[in-house]
Amino acid sequence: MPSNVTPEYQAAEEEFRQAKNPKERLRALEKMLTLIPKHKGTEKMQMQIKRRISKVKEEMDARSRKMGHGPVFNVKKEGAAQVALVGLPNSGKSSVLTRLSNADVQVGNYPFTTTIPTPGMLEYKDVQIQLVEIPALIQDVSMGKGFGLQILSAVRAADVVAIVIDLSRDSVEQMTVILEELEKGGIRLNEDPPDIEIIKRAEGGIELRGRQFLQGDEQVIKELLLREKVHNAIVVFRGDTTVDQFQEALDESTAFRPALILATKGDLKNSKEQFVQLRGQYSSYEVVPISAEKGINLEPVKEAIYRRLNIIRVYTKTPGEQVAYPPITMKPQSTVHEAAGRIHKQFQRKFKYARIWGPSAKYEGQKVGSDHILQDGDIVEVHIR
Ligand SMILES: Nc1nc2c(ncn2[C@@H]2O[C@H](COP(=O)(O)OP(=O)(O)OP(=O)(O)O)[C@@H](O)[C@H]2O)c(=O)[nH]1
Ligand SMILES: [Mg+2]
Repeated sequence: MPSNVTPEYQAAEEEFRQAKNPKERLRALEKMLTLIPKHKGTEKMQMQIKRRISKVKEEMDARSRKMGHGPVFNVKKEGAAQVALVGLPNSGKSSVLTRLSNADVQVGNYPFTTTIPTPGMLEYKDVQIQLVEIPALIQDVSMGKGFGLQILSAVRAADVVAIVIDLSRDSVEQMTVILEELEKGGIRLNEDPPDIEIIKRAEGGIELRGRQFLQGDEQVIKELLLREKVHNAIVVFRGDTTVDQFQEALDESTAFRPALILATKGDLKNSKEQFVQLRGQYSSYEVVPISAEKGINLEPVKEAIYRRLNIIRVYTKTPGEQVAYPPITMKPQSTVHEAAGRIHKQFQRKFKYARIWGPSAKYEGQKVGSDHILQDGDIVEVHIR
């Protein structure tokens, strides 16, 4: 590592390793952060320490919440999925939230109107989707500026990220700040996690497999593993991997989230140009135009959010009864077996057969086994022994 850390830092790191509870871990991490030399070469490490600090704090928060006290910053999940609305100050997040959901929130023509994560429910195609406006992101939130760490933790908690871009301002500039801060905060959008497996073992040292996929120095990989106290492990690379990506995979706090862009204020001057530019520059994102103020294009926005959730709806019914509402939501390619488990734990064990109506059925009421693959809109009736 290029860091040239001091003995004092190493001592703090040792203290962290020996820490027995979150409180001790937090103290050691804070010491590490103070003692780490502040230069370009240690930026990654600094960020990692900060992330760990926020993780420990979250842990402590969760504990104190369980015990019934302490403030709550993250929003409790409700519905089938949580979608974070993320954007710069004044970009129009609250207006979008108000248009799309049942939330009634304050809209202001000044920055930082919204100061805590604010939820609203959107019902679309029988699915309850929880939208959460995240307080505005600004440059350096990843360094803990403002409520930076809490803000990033609220983004991380969501299943999908909807970036709200103000088309009346420079859209690429907004995207640059947002993506940079999220990335530094350990949140990657529209990216697959690196295909690496780290199998820890009791002895035998470090062994690398699929070495040809590693773009970088084997020795650095070993040092990174030692830093995490991994002395014995098989590391399997299955696809091209850089050292940076490896470090990310090792640091389990990296979150990979699907995302889309809601390009708002489409009613204002120059919005068309900004929209075209956004679409050109960020081709891996679906960019959906909207005017929250004028209520234009709301349905396509809902549809785009729904699609990005990548779920299927499966309606369930008990023999002889009406179809139950709402449907359960599942990953695509889920089976009848999984659906049965969602209806009732024991239904998997007691499963006899199921009847299916809808897109995956050859004919209405088709009798199928538990390995039958479901499709969006199916109705399932499980018969048990
Ligand atoms: N013309 C136009 N103005 C909009 C639109 N959406 C929001 N605005 C205006 O933009 C300003 C900010 O809107 P908010 O929805 O409060 O923005 P925000 O992103 O929630 O702001 P913070 O919570 O402070 O970060 C307000 O003056 C809104 O009236 C839109 O679609 N068109
Ligand atoms: Mg707001």
